[in-house]
Amino acid sequence: MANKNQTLGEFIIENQASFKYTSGELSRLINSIRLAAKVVNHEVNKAGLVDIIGAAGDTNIQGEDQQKLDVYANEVFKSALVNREIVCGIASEEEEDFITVHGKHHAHDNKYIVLIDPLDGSSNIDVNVSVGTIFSIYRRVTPVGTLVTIDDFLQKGSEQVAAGYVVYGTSTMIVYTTGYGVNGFTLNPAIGTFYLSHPNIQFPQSGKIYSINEGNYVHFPQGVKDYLKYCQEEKEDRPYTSRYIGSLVSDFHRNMIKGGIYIYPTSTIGPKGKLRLLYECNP
Ligand code: P6P
Repeated sequence: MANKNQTLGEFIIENQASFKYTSGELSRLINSIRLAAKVVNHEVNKAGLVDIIGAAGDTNIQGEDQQKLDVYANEVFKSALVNREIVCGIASEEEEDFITVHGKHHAHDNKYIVLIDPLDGSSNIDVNVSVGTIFSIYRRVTPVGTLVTIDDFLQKGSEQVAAGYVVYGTSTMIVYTTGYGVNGFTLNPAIGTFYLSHPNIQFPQSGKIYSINEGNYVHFPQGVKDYLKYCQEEKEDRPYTSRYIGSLVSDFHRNMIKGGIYIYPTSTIGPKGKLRLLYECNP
């Protein structure tokens, strides 16, 4: 029986041995993400009170307007990862290219790389809708001690050693997996500690929520259009419920807890004239 009074730090230590690459590095990596999440949470929660919301004037590699909090969150996560000399490389949605971590003490000897979207859904910041951080951790494939290359970042999803997100919502949570189940930790802001609030999260066996931007319907492949009509017909346990807040982390988190699917179909022309990749999370 999971101990809901267990802190994230205690959970990491308790489960470190079960991780197949038992090493303090991954634990220290998750701890650095925990620290950065608390720092970003502090700013996100007071965004409306200080001059930190609104566009930063640049665009990121996806061509999206960079919001000031995007830039801030990127710097916070980068420094938390670099300063602790845990990773040998970082790829961030807010950076043009991947970052080779040099560090003071042979960071190239580190085994892990991190891919991150420091603040996804940031267009929602100005309208007080929840946003999130998304991270993925791999072991490098190039020789330890050398500089990372693009090959370290272009690995299959099945090669991830850990992945997760931070959702800055009605409460702030870190949800992650190292391949042995998914666990959610909720921040107690009064003491700055994350507690195991959602042990062993699993999608319900069935779900009735579908999340998609139906404004792009005309661009959807026919199969997606057919699926939407299936969700909307009055038959059996349908119609299902449409929920979409335009913030992937929150839409995904809700659907994982309640049961549902998040779909971002491939389309010929996405809203920003870009070929959008398929994000499909199956219940
Ligand atoms: P659209 C936010 O920019 C994001 O990356 C996801 O968080 C969100 O689900 C999606 O894009 C929203 O995209 O095209 O529906 O505005």
